[in-house]
Amino acid sequence: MDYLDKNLREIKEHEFEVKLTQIAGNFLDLKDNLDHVLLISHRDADGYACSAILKIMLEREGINYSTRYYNRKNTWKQYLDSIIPQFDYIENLAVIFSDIGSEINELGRYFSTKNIAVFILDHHEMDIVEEEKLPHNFFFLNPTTYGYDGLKEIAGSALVYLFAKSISHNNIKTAWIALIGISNDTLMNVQDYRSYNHMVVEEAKAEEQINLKQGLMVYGATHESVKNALAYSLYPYIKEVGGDPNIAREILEQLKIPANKKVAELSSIEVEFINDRFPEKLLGKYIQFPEKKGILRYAFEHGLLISQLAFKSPHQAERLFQLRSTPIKSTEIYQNYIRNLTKNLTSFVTSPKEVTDQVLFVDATRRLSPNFWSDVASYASVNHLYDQKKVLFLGGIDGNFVKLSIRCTDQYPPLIEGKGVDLLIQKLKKIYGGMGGGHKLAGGYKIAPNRYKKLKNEIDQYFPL
Ligand SMILES: [Mn+2]
Repeated sequence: MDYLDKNLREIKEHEFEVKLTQIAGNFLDLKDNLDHVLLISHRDADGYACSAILKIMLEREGINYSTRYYNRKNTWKQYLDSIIPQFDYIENLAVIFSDIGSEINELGRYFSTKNIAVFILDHHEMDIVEEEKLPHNFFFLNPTTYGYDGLKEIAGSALVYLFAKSISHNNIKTAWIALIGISNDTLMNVQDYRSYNHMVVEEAKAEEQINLKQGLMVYGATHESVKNALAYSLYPYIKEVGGDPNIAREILEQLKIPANKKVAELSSIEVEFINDRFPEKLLGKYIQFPEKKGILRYAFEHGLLISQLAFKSPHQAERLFQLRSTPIKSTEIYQNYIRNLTKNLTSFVTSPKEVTDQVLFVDATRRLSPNFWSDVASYASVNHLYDQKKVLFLGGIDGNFVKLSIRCTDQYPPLIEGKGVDLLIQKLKKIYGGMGGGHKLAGGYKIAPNRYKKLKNEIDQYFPL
């Protein structure tokens, strides 16, 4: 809650807790009459963690459920029309949206003609809600409206974990699952977690669900040999190594550190030598699940694997929460991903950039693989690979549209006033149309190519935000 002064912060924190208790109460009032709960969650690691927590909560309550994952490609009406009729035979149905659904007014309109209880637990930035137009049986909770930073302080799965724990304290057992979502949404050193995200780490530790390890911070590649880890680490991305394990091996040889040693087995002196060798900060904490092996042993990597499987095999992605070791096929998909992503990040560093006073445009068409645009933008941002005083627009032609990933770093000056890329996207949509939205630090925007040309020429006039 960087954006609020101390007094206001305390009042708002209290209001949030009251609303949390209230919405959990609303669910408790309804639950004995429920025949089925439809879980609709975001198709990323945080979203999967949310539904995994809710599934355990519902199982404990003896309530049946189904899960769906939304990818924001369709409008809500199109999407829900393809799903809700499948549940028409159920008399007492509730829908829980998690890590998604902050289009409150739109969803309110959709459900106003249906007699279905709706719960929305989301941490994405929200439009102003027309409360009086919402159907009764429509409940929502969004920490950003209480001044919380929806990434750094409370991820979707942290919010859902709070909700589940308010339903029954037994759900404290799901803290480790929330950490999979938190680590992937925040992309920050575990030791820097704040507020509720931090609280979840403390609870998981106290419940002995996790080990919090101090060591080499190479998120994305913590399960690897140190040689590979230095090449394929996504956070921090190590510029000098540039995704090449051979370069890493040579450097490790000079440092007299066995290149094939596993990251978790490095001594603290070896970790220090490596950290001193590079400008990137490589000392940090990471979360380990003591009962799991391979990629699944590490919270961040576990989540990253889920998000990789989410599109191709959603059920396999869901199953990972229950597995102890990583299936070989999944390991291959994962290795492929981090190799390609670090390669693409290396290309980003050398890509030509069109720079205005306020913005940096990177045309990714044919330069970066479209599957990686959004991830390259995000990792370029968290790794501070571009001028932090500017907003990054990365993207290119995708079908009939220009698809853009818009980012700013956590050091972007206007953030002090709570102004980030979500606000910029809102402004741009009003002028140029198109579709999009997001968080303060990250958003997506789709726009017609001719309008994008115009936007590029006029962009500086929309600043200061
Ligand atoms: Mn999320």
